[in-house]
Amino acid sequence: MDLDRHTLLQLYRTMKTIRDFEERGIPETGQRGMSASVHSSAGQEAVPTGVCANLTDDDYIGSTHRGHGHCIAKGVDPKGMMAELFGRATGPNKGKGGSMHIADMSKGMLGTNGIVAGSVPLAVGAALTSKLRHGNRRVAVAFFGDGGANQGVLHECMNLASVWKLPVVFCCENNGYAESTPVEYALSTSRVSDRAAGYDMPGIHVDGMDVFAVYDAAREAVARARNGDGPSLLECRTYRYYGHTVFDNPLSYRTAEEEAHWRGRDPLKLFRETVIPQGEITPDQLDAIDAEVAALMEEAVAFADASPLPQPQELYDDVYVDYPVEMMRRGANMPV
Ligand SMILES: Cc1ncc(C[n+]2csc(CCOP(=O)(O)OP(=O)(O)O)c2C)c(N)n1
Ligand SMILES: [Mg+2]
Repeated sequence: MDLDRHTLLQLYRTMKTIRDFEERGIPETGQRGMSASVHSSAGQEAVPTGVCANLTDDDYIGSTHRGHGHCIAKGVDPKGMMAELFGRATGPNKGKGGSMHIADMSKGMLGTNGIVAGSVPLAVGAALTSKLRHGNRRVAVAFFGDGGANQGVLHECMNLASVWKLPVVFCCENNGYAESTPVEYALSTSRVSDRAAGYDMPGIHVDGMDVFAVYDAAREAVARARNGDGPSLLECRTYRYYGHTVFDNPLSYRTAEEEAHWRGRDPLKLFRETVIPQGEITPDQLDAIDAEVAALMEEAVAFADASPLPQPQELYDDVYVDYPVEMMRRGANMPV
C-alpha cells in the first residue's frame, strides 16, 4: 500500500461519514413521520469510498436506490443530503427528490435512482459525452447491485460500451441479496465479474470490505478508461448490515451467524487493523475523525430540521429542462 497519510485519513473519514449518515440520519426520517422507503448502505462503505477516491469532480457516477454512500464519496454535502431526506428546500434537489433522487451535477453525481440498474445507461451516456467532447478525460462509473447484474439494460450497455470503447467502469456491489433473494438462487454464474468475458473487457472480483483492494482495482479500471482503452467490470463482494429498506426484517431470510460473520469483517475495523500496525496513523487520529464526523451529523440533523419545506407553488419547477422552442427547431444541442 503506497498511499500517503492524507489519503489514508480521507479514506477513513469518508467511510465513517457514510456509516454515521446511515446510522444517525435514517432513524431520524422515521421519527419525523417520513414514510418513504429508505435503503441503508451501512456495511458497504468501502466500495464507494475506494472507487470514488480515484475520481475528480469532473468524473461522473450513476447510483442506485442504496446511494447515500455514493453521494458522500463523490463529495455531495452531507448536510444538504440530510435536508433532502427530510424533504427540505435546502437539499440538493430542493427537498422534492428524497433519498432515491439525490443529484448534484457540480460533483458529477448523476443521481441516486429507484430503478434497478437505472444508473447504467446514464453513466454510459455520460461516458459517450466524455468521449465525444472531452477526449475520454472524464470517466463515468455505474454502480449497481447483484440484482441489477441480471437486468437486460446492463448487458446492452456493456456491449455498446465495449464496441465504442467508452470510458466507463461498471461497478457491481454484490451484497449477496436482491431484496430477500440470495445471489446463489438468482445468478447464473458464481461471479458477476465472469460476465465481462462476454463483452471483451477485464472482469475483476475484489473483497468489497477491504477499501484498499477496492481502491487498487478501481485505480486500474479508471486509468484504463481515461487512457481510451475502454470499459471494465469491477465486482466488489460486500454486505449490507440492515434490512433491504427500513421496513424489512433481514432475519426472515438470513441468519444471525451470517450477519455476525460479515460484521467481523467490518470495513472500518479492517482499515484500523491494517493501518495502525504500520505506524503511519495512530488510533488517536482515527478517534478524532470519529468525533468530528459525529459532530457533523448533529449539525446536519439540526440544519435539516431548521430548513423550510418546499413551497407548493414550486411543485412543477425543475421537472423539465428549460429548452427554448427555437433551439429545438434548429436541432441545437441542449445547454449543458
Ligand atoms: C426495474 C426495477 N425492478 C424492480 C424493482 C424493485 N426493487 C427495488 S430494489 C430491488 C433489489 C435490488 O437488488 P440489488 O440490485 O442487489 O441491490 P441491493 O438492494 O442489494 O443494494 C428490487 C427488485 C425496481 N426498483 N426496479
Ligand atoms: Mg444486492
